Amino acid sequence: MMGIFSGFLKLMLLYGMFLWLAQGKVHYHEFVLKEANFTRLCETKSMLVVNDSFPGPVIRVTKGDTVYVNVQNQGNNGLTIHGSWYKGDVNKEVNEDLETGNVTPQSNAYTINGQPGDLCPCSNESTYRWQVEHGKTYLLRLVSAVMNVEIYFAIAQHNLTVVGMSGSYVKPILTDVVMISPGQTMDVLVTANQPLGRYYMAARQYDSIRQGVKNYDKENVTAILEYKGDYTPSVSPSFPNNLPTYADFSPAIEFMKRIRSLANKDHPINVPQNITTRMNISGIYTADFPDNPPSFFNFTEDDSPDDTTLSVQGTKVRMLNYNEEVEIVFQGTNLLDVSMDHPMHLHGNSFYVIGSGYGVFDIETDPKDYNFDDPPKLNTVTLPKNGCVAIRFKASNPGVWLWHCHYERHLSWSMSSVFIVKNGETPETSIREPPPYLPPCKDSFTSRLLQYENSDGNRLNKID
Ligand SMILES: [Cu+2]
Repeated sequence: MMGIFSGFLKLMLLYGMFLWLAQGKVHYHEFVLKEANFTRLCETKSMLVVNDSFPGPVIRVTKGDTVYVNVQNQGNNGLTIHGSWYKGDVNKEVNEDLETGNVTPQSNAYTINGQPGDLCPCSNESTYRWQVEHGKTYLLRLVSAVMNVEIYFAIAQHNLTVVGMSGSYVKPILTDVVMISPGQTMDVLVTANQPLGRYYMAARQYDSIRQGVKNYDKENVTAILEYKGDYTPSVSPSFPNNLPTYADFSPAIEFMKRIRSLANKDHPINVPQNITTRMNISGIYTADFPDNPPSFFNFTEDDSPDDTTLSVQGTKVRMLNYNEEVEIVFQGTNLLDVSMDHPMHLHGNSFYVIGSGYGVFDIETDPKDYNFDDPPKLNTVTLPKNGCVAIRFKASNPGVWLWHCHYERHLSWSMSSVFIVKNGETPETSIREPPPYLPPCKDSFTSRLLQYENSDGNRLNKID
């Protein structure tokens, strides 16, 4: 097993929680978060990391195990770990851009297991190497911890067979390239069946906006797949020439179309059929979080009306009863003429993707094409540019669950909301009481609101 773009802390902890009630081994981990120096792209900077490592430690578990993670944050910031590398102080840059309304900063490189690879400056001594034996088949675990963009990934001269996504089986997809969104995970089989040698595993940005965007991160991140054995390697590993370029739509679209649940006897699907809550959500939200957009218009047209473009910060959430069956339609828009993909991510529950397509969702005709045979079960789905996606899930996990676009910049611009799933009627279907030793939060939301109020109050005016 190998994590690539690894170290996505949030995701690993979440898996631990899903497995809480099942039987199996018990694992204890101690995470200490503190500042440490790292050098990439010829410059050294201090970062908040877990157990002095970047990316963080890997948690290895088997289905049914229970994982305890004690996290001690000795730094001054909250933390998620990402696979994009910024030379500067990313916290500072993002905060400045949010204040001024600028687009958040572009990364200077992407990393594979923490390394930008041979094609980036000052990086070739530390390029990540993966040694394989000829004839064996390996399971590659792809985790996209990239902050703001989708990524194409390929290995020179090697096919990829995608067999899982978001921890659920899919019908095997034989391909030479995958497109992975922030927050997505994939299980990929790779057979080492090529002549002994060294081959680049490479990834680069896929840009679904395309028009008018100039400053994106054009670096190619690489690692090396290296055959064990006696041979003289070529001077330079071969590069995957099939890796699409930034503006190449079709490989992404073709790949997304092929994602289907395995849906067999051992791994059946169970799509909710008694929908009591239907939500049709476009990229705009109001303070009192609605089941529908504030107005309906041709969401994907070229010149959309200006008065529909304002988003508002709010604190309203959507309550769900325990085991309520929910359908959500996400609608992409062309507002401000910047349509693009949005990787929509739900915490706490996986969902079935029962439909997706381009243009404006039609509530009369589109449900007739819903896929109830083999819809993929995911926790992050790519809402295609100027398109729509329909999902269903059963709210069987009580708690407070964020759902949001997984582009960090869109999340920070409030493309998000919260579901609160109520407790069921038994202790087993309810949230556990917090343990008595759980310390109270030092920096509560209320105190942060007060900080805003004391700074300039601008932001607070928008909060109801
Ligand atoms: Cu988005």
